[in-house]
Amino acid sequence: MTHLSANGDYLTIGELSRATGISTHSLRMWERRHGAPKAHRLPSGHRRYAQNEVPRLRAIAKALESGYRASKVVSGTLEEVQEMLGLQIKPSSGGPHHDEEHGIVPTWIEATADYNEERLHQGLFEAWGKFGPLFCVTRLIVPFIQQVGKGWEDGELDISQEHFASECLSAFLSEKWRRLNKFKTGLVNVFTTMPDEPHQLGLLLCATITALTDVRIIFLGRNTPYENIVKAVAECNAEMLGISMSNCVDPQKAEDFLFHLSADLPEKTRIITGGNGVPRNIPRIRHSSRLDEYYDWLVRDLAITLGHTKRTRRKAWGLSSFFGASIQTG
Ligand code: B12
Repeated sequence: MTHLSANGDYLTIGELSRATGISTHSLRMWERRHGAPKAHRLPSGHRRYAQNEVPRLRAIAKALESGYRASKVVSGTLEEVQEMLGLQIKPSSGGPHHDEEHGIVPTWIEATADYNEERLHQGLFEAWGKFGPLFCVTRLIVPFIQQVGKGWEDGELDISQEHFASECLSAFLSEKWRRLNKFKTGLVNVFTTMPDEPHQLGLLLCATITALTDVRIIFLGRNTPYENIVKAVAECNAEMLGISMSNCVDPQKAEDFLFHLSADLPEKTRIITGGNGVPRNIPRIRHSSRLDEYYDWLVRDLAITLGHTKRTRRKAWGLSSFFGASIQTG
């Protein structure tokens, strides 16, 4: 939470550092080297920063975690930095990268067929930096996973190549979302699957998209026993529980699992599901089959913007009204 100093709307360097996760040393150094963030000086010489530096610097912190250099981002506006991160792109509506994106997924499939980890990882890394996380996940990584599945069905890739691609992707996505998850102060979302779910990539994709917002992720991964999921949600005081279900899960067990969760979890915990195996029309369970729509929902309907603290969000929007909105999209 951002604490206001005695000087009204201005923050001390320590307050700005705590609100953004950027060290006071970096804030001073960037001002010296790049002229930003600009500080007002008190007669005593102490620095004071405008409140609107908080969302901009949080976006910068994310950009640095994503591999951008400080010199590229510290003097950018909030909109410019968000665009670099790919957070301004509407993936479902074409987007500016259409020509450039063409041909990338086939090169990743070739790297998979050759078991060429370096090439696959480098390709993922470059696409992440070039197109931004949202675009990279929804427009490149999801189609890549689907093509790996199709390649396996068609006999063009074998199970070892499918495993190889899944392992490379899991490592890449885990590293990305964990970096982005640092210094979070927002709502808590616990992520898991049904106890006997063998697939985890859907969950990792969803965690990566969630990591682009203020929501803090507690990742249990797959195979967590039911009682421990419920316990973790309570102990983390989670506002959301994200569940991924592939079509490998038994439909009857999936339904039982969700009915039990909806009975056992506290009223305030929202249960969000995705994946082809999710049974529909279960009370209290929300389903989203598209990650770009899920992201829009998080940002727009939950008002989880980079600039809002948990307290201001609750005050301005009223939590219950966010969650009233349905995201039944599948
Ligand atoms: C990758 C993969 C694997 C990897 C899993 C690696 C991992 N760590 O996850 C490996 C190779 C290990 C694997 C194993 C198996 N697999 Co597999 N696998 C796949 C594959 C190619 C992709 C699945 C995936 O990760 N999808 C993730 C995303 C891209 O898709 P999605 O689940 O639809 O989710 C989307 C959204 O819903 C959203 N989303 C997902 N979760 C969430 C959660 C929330 C909260 C939100 C908001 C959104 C969201 O994000 C996605 C993006 O659009 C599919 C083929 C396919 N086309 O799906 C087969 C597939 C799911 N596997 C299948 C099978 C059968 C198996 C095995 C049982 C095979 C076997 N006989 O051994 C084993 C299981 C082994 C075991 N331990 O029991 C079948 C299931 C068939 C069925 N029952 O209908 C499929 C469909 C392949 C096929 N065509 O037969 N698999």
